[in-house]
Amino acid sequence: MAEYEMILTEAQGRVGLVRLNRPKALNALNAALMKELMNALAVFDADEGVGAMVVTGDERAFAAGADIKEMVDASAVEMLARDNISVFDRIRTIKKPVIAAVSGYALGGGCELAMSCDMIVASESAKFGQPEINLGVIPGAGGTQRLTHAVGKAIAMEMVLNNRTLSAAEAEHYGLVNRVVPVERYLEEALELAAEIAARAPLAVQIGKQAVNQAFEASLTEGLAAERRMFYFLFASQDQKEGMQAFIEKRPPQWKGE
Ligand code: DAK
Repeated sequence: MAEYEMILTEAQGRVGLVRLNRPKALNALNAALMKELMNALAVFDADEGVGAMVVTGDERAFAAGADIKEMVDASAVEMLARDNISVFDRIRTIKKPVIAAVSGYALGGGCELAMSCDMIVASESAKFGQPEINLGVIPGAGGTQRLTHAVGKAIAMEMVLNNRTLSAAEAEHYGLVNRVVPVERYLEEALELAAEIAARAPLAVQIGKQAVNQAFEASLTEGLAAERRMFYFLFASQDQKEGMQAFIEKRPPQWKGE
């Protein structure tokens, strides 16, 4: 496995785990960390032995945002040239499901990173917020868009304009996270969820992820048409034949990802 300085990676069965590892800076996302994170996700994505991924921080912080010290003196042109947004955006190109296991602070870019993942498992101590307004800026990596889709306009406005922070329970109530569990269990819960998904028909999982993501990008008519094309496409796979045959024969299916 590649050598990293800002993250730790390991494979647990068919699940690839990435831990952000800058605890003294509350896992603030600097350029080097983001580069390593994206590299690790791309490596797991290309690995046939991996079916799903989990991204986590530590108990105190998932990530307290982009590294303020790295950008305090940057000009607009430098920010553009650094192009950190494309790093965030590339998470969308990962084909396999990515689950964020969030405990403690998920602020600014940290909240945006969690929202870029496909699902969020939160610990009871998780706190979600977009405090950029306190720094004289606004979210720049999806925090006005994905957040609004997830929690609705009213709550998103409070979070973006007035630094409202959501507790884990509120985040679950507003649909930002999939589930909330005690702090001792959040990572295990995310790993178990990832392992369950990783054991399912690989092609259908990847295409299902694509199809759900279409709902955020296309009109209903376009989204439904894309969903139907993807549905028909899966009838070209052996996994579809196997899945339906196994049902009829009352036995568990053997997925091949073909
Ligand atoms: N950046 C750098 N260092 C950070 C940090 C951050 N975001 N958050 C915390 N740290 C560091 C602190 O400076 C401190 O370091 P030392 O002073 O010990 O060297 C250490 O982590 C521990 O933090 P505190 O001492 O502050 O810990 P507390 O428990 O007292 O407070 C806190 C925890 C999370 C409430 C506080 O640290 C805090 O308010 N942190 C900042 C939260 C924040 O404002 N986050 C938003 C950052 S702006 C982009 C797209 C998106 C973005 C950027 C670019 N592109 C399109 C290019 C995203 C922007 C953001 O996320």
